[in-house]
Amino acid sequence: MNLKALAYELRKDTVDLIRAGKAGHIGGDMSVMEILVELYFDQMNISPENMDSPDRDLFVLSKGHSVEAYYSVLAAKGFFPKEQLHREFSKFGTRFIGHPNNKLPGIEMNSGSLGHGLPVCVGMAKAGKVDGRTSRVYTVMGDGELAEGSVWEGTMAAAHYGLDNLCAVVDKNRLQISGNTEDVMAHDDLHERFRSFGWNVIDVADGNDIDELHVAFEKAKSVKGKPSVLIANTIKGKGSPLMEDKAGWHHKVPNDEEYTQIIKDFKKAEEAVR
Ligand SMILES: Cc1ncc(C[n+]2csc(CCOP(=O)(O)OP(=O)(O)O)c2C)c(N)n1
Ligand SMILES: [Mg+2]
Repeated sequence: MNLKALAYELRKDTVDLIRAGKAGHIGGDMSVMEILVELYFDQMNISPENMDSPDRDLFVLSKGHSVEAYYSVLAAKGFFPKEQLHREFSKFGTRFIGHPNNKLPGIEMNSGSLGHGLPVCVGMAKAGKVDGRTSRVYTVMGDGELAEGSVWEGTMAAAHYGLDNLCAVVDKNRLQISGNTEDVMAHDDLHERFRSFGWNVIDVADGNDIDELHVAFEKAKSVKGKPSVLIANTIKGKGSPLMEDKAGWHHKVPNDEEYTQIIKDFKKAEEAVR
């Protein structure tokens, strides 16, 4: 399967979903897409067939507002029908609400209140160790999310327990809700910060490149005795220059004209990776 092309197909599905539901955190959906595709279609041992197995890999989308990308990936993986998703998303009384909830198949944890994914994953990874399992635990956080203090409590605990079955990813798109992440809450050197907490740090120069992500996740698996974090340099709004790198596209529903342009841009980008 061509995962690079799949990422663009799912970008289109995500934009269609946002238009159907008339709501969506479109910028972060676009930046995280390759990370989710590489995890669900290459790295993780998780599918509708084994989703109740205690040996499955576990995933938490800590930056839960990117739920539209997450739903699109889960639908493509067969956890629920795409038609139902598009019919019900963001409609009153359905389970397809605007942040992940664990009443839906394939979703392990409710998220959306930033800063909670990693601490819960520490518990999941520790439980896996206690039970002697070989499965792994993954979480994706936003760079703005790293301002939450609970992230650093989790980071500290993961190193303390030597959780090498845990891999975190930072979707470092350099923007958060209200502007540049560095302006809102400066990070100093993120690599150095995670390293000082006892983590193995892997830089992903282009976090929207499936090949680079593949190499990084494989590296993380081979490191023993400590947790790993991928610092993935991504582009918010990736796929269409109309949205790329623009804080105003954090949460937005494209109008007809914008939609036409975005789909054209996706097609071009997809052709380049076919
Ligand atoms: C605890 C908490 N505070 C505030 C918010 C509101 N909020 C939603 S998205 C967001 C910005 C997150 O930025 P980042 O983590 O960089 O995500 P991305 O750029 O990937 O969208 C904020 C502050 C929230 N969801 N949870
Ligand atoms: Mg961000």
